[in-house]
Amino acid sequence: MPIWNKEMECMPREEMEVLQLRRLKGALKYAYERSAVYKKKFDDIGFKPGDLKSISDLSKLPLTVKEDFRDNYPFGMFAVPMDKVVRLHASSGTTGKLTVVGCTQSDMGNWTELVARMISMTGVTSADVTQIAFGYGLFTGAHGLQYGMERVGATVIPISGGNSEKQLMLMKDFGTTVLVSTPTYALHLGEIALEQGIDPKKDLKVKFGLFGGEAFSEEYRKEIENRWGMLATDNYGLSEAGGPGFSGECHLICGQHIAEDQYITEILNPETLQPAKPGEKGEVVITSLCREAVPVVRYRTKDVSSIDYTPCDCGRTTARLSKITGRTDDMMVIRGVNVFPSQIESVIVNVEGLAPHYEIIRYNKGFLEDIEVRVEINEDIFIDNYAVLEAIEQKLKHQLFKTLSLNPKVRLVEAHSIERSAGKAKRVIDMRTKS
Ligand code: DLL
Repeated sequence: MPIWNKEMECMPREEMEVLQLRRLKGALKYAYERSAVYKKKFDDIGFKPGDLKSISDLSKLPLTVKEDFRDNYPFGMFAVPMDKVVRLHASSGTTGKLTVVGCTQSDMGNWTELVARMISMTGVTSADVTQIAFGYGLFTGAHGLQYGMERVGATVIPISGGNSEKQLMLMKDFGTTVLVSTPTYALHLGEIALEQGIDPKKDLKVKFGLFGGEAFSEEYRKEIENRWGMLATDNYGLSEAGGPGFSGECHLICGQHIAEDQYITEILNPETLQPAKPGEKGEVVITSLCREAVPVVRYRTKDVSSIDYTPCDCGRTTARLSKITGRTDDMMVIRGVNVFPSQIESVIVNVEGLAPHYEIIRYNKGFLEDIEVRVEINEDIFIDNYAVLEAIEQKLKHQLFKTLSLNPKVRLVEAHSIERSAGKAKRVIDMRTKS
């Protein structure tokens, strides 16, 4: 399988570290001289960019957090005058203001290059026809994937998210071979196809799915692959670190190759904020090496993953991130037990009779917090077949207890009763009252 940029993607580790150190020195000097936010952060601890002698010295610097973006809304994190900015993007968090980022011409070029690499890792070539079903707009997903696809030479159908019937019509009529969307939407679209008498495996030509924008479990991936008969890759990124292109899986599906020539990745223990060992899980922290408009130094993503520095069998030498299992701020603490939505998803997808559509309701009784797991049953099961429902419920409860050591409330609901999303799914509904 061709590698888009062999020089950068297959560089021996020692050479990569030399390149990273050189670029890091430049990036810190750049941030210090051009950004009032970073100048203050460095001055506060008496750090001058020239003090950095090795990559590990980076750990002496303070972390950057989403609040830095919010406090400096809209352009306070920018390191260039606005006449150098050619694009603005933003992501909306659950609370507060938008996180605004921007790109210079050079950032746009680097972004396109990184997405082209990511797409080629999956196996997409100029012969492919790609349907981009991410929502266009301030979200980086659709635009980034479009630039990369066009750079690779694939044909782009910029249909945007939603309108599932039209999506399926174009898939058939235009011979779509690649679907780009959130994993949630891919599963939903597969379901609509079956309802319309279209078997995606037989009646459509989609052979690759490039998914990202939200966490999904291995079991969820298998479900998508089985329904579509495709290879589904997981691709990670965030607006603050340039959107998609930061990391992506190759066709061997063994971790996401990081664009290490443009970003340094640390994994920190979320409690101690000290480096986790290779292979150990922690929070992903990112430093950009080439970004001009909005450089980031030690950006705390809150996403949970681990890192593997061994070369991959695909030939690439870039370090790989394990599948993101969630965000530290998604973690619920129920009776002292840490629970991530992804753990619940893995259980649901393995219980026969359940559909992979669920939501988790957080509620409290006084000071005590609890959750209720609502899951759809498969449509071939009748909602009034109590014996079957009872058996499924027991199985689900048993498996949840085995995985979480907790007995959350469980409610089976009718097929199609949980709202579908054309973008990122909202899995957790917070009904807690403040006490
Ligand atoms: O979601 C960028 C992106 C678009 C990546 C398309 C890949 C494909 P934001 O809207 O800023 O940017 O959201 C970033 O989404 O911190 C993660 O919590 C989550 N996220 C993104 N991709 C993944 C993934 C884009 N593959 C936030 N797995 C991140 C798990 C993901 N979580």
